[in-house]
Amino acid sequence: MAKENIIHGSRIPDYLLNSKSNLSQYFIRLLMEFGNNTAMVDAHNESSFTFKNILNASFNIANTLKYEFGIQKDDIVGIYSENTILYPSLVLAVWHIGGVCALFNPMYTTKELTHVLNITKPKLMIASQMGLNVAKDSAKSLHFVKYVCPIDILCDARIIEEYTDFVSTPCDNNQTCVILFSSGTTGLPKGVELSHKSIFLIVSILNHINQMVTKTDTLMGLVPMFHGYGLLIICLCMSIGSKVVVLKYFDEELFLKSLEVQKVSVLFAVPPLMVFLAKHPLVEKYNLSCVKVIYSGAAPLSLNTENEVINRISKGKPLNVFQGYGMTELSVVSTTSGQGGVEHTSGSVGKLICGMSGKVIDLNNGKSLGVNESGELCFKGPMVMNGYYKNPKATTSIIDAEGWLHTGDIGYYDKNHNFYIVDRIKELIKYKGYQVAPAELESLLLTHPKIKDAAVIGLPNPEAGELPMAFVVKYPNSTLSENDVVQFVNKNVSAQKRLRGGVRFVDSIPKNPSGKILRRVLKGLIKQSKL
Ligand code: 4UW
Repeated sequence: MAKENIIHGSRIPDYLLNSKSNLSQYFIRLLMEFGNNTAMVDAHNESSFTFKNILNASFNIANTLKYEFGIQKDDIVGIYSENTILYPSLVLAVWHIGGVCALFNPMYTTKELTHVLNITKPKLMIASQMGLNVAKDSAKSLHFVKYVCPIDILCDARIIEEYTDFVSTPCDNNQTCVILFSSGTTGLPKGVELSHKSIFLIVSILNHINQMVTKTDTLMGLVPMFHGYGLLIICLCMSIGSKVVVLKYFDEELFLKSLEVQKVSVLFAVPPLMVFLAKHPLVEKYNLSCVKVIYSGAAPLSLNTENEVINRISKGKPLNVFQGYGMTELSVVSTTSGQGGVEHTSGSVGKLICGMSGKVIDLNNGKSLGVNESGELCFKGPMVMNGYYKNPKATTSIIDAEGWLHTGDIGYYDKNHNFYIVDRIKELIKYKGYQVAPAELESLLLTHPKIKDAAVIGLPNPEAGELPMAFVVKYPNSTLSENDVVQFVNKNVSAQKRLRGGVRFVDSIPKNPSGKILRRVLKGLIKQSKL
């Protein structure tokens, strides 16, 4: 039998692979070590937390969760909040108890939040002031949510100064520590279970291979913390001992001013932010030459944009742009460029990280392909999720019997084993790096009394990556305008899912014999109409 074309990242160092520590034990040790150094700065009011403050707050919150709300080992706690310097303490508090955090997008509407609450059934939901009404509204009809607790009640100013003793609950590091949401390759958002071990390994490996980021660096954490990418940034900061500047939401002036004033040296970005840095006139007003490394991930980054950003902001100083590629289901990162220093191939998403294996398979027969041959990317290794929470059917549809996770992305690797992403075959739409699941918008559209059938695709867009766009079949003789459809959707979904790509009325939705929407045909229609 012919040998399969499988490539492997470097071996994970034994001391990491054999570690039995869970995330509570791991971070307690590090936060004590980094002590009084600044860990987090709030860009809005410049208030800050030291590593010790984070640890004190996490112990105090853990005590409250355990003794006032009765949270125990394995219980799920929902967190529904925008970025805040308290986020790491909230997550750590749950981990100290041996619990599981379910991280919810703070932009979720009541309907969307209800969906993820029904999947995870948390006893307690911690909500920011901004999200409190939606949180209470969603919890009202769900008997299993016993408490909705505002963050401000859990975290007043005193909790960061001193802590009452807290003994962290022993828990096995293969246990799930966080549930994130992703629609994967098809269907509605599902709960992605990641273990203590996967997060521990990914954070330690990134720390180990990223010699570009050190304790003296200041990181910018604009990426949302409910997403795996944002969660990794805060875990990375706590593992390296570097400072991170936190923004609650994207404000152009505040973002640029914070980069300059806080002397941010490492920026974690998504491609739309790179387009902003490359093109927006405001950028000229600021001296951003403090930025020495930019990591971009979550969507394709064009070579042009990468070069424009370097030319515009580096002011002759060294500035490296590196790309990472991954998926929530793979503990976010599978490949990254810039490993071990500045080695970088423009346009590539880099090499496999330690411990992961990768292959590219032929779309028609599943055979693994060789150098420079495009097909579906598949990955295997300790960073693969534990599974979709309480959804074995969805889990086996993405992870095969041999443990390979099929990404739904098309790509290839070159002779040096640098990976390149060329297309996406899965349903997923990425608007500014945020996931938008077409199935979710389609099922919403079908609840409209005047809509007979519908399909949603991503319309390519230079600034946002893709814009959700709907194809709609009306019932005969019904009057329905594009604006009616857009308003109907916008009213029911969070901001990133709005139909910014518009609506096109059609006579029928193209489907295969088993009823699957032929999205390629719809995308082809858009291309044709542009010619
Ligand atoms: N190029 C093209 C890319 C890329 C990409 C992801 O929401 P999720 O599940 O996960 C993410 C992960 C973001 C991320 C990964 C690695 C990394 O180093 C980093 O920081 C620098 C961030 O967004 O969406 C997963 C899907 O997003 C697309 C791809 O379709 C993937 O399946 N994607 N990264 N560099 N496309």
